[in-house]
Amino acid sequence: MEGEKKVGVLARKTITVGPWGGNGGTTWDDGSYNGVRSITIVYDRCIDSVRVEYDKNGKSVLAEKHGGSGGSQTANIRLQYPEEFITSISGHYCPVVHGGSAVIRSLTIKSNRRTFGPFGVEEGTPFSFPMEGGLIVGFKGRSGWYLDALSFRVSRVQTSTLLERMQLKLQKLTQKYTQQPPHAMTNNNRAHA
Ligand code: GYP
Repeated sequence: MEGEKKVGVLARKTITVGPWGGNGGTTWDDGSYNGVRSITIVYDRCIDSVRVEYDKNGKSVLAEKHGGSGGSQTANIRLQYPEEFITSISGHYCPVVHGGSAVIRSLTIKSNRRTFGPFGVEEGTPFSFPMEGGLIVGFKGRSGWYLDALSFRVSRVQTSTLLERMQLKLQKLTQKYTQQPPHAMTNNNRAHA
């Protein structure tokens, strides 16, 4: 069940990567979608909160904000969906306060077109997840006052999938409107005979 997702007529398998970060806070899970449209990151000395806007069959779905209400800076990452997609997520994690559990301190998000960030403070343990042929379809993690940990679901795609899909759709449409089943032809012929 988990990891099986239907997108149109295709059954897509997803894998979860991560988590990176600490064990504090409570878990959250956005679920899985077709892709990511935008991410809002609020930060300061660490990542205070994240909120992701996904695409579900052409419609925008705004997930909940995860984390606290602090943070003095906001990054609005708006991707040119679907042409622009995330190709790598990296960052750092460690405690903000002495003796506290680790939280996400910084995040850098790269797309096939741009680099966003680093946001926050690049301190602690670095992590990096570059994906080739993978598409982020959902985030999950832990949060409290801050973003404690982050993981995400990735689905496998071919780089030309979008174009190929459009070509396939067009092909099917063309077939539908130009090809008549053999019995229809016979009936037609009969009618005109
Ligand atoms: C709160 C929660 C912790 C969590 C931190 C950071 C300040 O503490 O109680 O469990 O680790 O926020 O999100």
